[in-house]
Amino acid sequence: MGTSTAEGLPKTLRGNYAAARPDYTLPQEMADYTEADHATWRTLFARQSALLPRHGARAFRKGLARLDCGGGVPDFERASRRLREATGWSLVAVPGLIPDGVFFEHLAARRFPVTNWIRTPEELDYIVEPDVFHDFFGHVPALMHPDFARFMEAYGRMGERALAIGALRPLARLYWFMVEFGLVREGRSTAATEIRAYGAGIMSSHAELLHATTSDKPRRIRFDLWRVLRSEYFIDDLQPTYFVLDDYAALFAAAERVPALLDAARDAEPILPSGAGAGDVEVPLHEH
Ligand code: HBI
Ligand code: FE
Repeated sequence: MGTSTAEGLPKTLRGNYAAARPDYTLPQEMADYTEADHATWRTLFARQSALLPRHGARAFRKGLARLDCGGGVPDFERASRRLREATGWSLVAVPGLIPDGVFFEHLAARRFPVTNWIRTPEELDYIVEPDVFHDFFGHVPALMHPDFARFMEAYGRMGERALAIGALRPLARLYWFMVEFGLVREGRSTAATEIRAYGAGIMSSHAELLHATTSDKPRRIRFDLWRVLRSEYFIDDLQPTYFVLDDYAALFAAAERVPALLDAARDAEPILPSGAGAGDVEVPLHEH
């Protein structure tokens, strides 16, 4: 989840931060998960997987298949072996949200922090803090795609610089819209394209996946870096605006342009979540 923690961590966090090392990592004790935890994972996995053939991006579906993680809360070490083969990334277990600076350091070193606890059965439909289902099911499949993985590493490197100049907000927006709530246009044939989802906040939420890919309420705007860096967002509601990539390489190309735009984006007038930006290009759900 990309809720900005620029002002430090939220007060009431669920994870066991006392057990974490200075870099906020801790051992993932597989023996600590109960049968109920594994059942919760399987329930969430089955519910989201049912929507993937129709609404999931190809890169996400291929990455998820290679992770082979439907049987229960996945073992991060086992998943890291497959991830390393695919893109050189690995997973580290953390108690939950970690400070921005530490988060960026892990990403710059191609380590993705994954929360080690899972939600209770009562929280199947909504959870405030990211749990292992959001972090692993939502984020890790796309990290198996080389272009997206390269973007995430570049994002980590930019984070350290953004913190230094007080420009975390624009960078958090980029993460929010393109890592948590990103959509991508995929060709069904040369003539027809359709919109599919890959963003972790979408992929790990049943309601958001349907909203993002089938509802005619939200606006779907063609990805534009300068627009995203100035766009505000709601952290606790279905998104009114999504941005659509033509491909993941466009995201990596955009990352290279971010440093030059950070100061201006930090000082620019933000665009409200339901607002319109000059030059917005709407992307229809189905293009023939
Ligand atoms: N910590 N574990 C964890 N996972 C995140 O996604 C995360 C974080 N800390 C900060 C953060 N995300 C956002 O503020 C990023 O935009 C930096
Ligand atoms: Fe997330």
